Amino acid sequence: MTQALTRNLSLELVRATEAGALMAGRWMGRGDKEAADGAAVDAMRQVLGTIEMDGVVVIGEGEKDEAPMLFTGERVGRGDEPKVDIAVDPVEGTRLLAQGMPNSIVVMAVAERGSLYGWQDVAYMEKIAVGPDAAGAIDIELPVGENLQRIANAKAVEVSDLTVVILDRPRHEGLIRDVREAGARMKLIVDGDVAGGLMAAMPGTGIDVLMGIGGSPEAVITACAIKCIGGEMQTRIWPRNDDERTVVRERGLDVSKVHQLDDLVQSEDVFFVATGITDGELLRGVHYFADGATTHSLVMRERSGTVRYVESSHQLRKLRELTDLPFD
Ligand code: VTB
Repeated sequence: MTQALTRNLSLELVRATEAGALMAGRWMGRGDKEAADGAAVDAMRQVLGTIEMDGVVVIGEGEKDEAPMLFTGERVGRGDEPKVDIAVDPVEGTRLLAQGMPNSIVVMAVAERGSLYGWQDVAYMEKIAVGPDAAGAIDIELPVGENLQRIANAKAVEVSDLTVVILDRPRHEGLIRDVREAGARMKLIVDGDVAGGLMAAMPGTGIDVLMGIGGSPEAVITACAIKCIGGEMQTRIWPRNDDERTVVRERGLDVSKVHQLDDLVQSEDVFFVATGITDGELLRGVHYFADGATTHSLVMRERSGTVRYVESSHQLRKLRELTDLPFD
């Protein structure tokens, strides 16, 4: 077997998301989004630099001038192979973390070079995502009520048994009304629709579907996870202002085009990892104890379809000795 088939990069990548969470977790509830984000970035970058791969950040902290590290276009990793795209959100839900709210996570996806959707033109996408038990049932072009009915049928439940996760935003007023009219339950979230998508796709979370408009980079990262889990996701670009509408016109982009999972991630070599920072439905956050901490992560690989939960206990004194990072 080739290396691509045998190696589970996620098991190495999880050390980076764990390190990010250990550092960012100290900022829980302290009201400083930038410091939390910077701490996660520093830690992740150091671990990523030790992993044998030739990575290019395609979804990262922004443009080089504003982001000193993990910026879009940055080369990450050591070695020539495998050549991969990296999509990373060192703190998905910075406000959640800064305010000590649930479900902030460190998240990263890696896939074959050139395979991740280039979202740069339009920052938002309309999304619908479900787990394996409702894969094949959704169609983003259908009305909300019909999608809910189809998901309910696929799961052999009533629409009133379903819970939809939606970002709490004024732009979702119509969507929220439609879901209420259809009779489904709803979980409105402050931020973090990657965690929302994960909850929709993973069993046992009490969430059945993610709906609504959120970030395009987050859509690509979520798509990587859903691909590993075996669920389904569809998106459409959602230009938010005249500038983006102009871009759409000039580039001949199609706002009605439905992006399937395979349009967002054109690869079967996909790896996804997430580590909880604050406690959430899906992942426990970082818990600290005397010179140590525990982390809780999700580790996935598309080829094998293996989804692992990894619980780790870290000894911060030893980590301080091993790395240049100020684990405290
Ligand atoms: C989301 C979500 C992020 O921004 O996709 C999103 O995952 C987009 O919506 O956590 P808004 O611009 O309206 O916030 C976040 O909520 C924050 O980056």
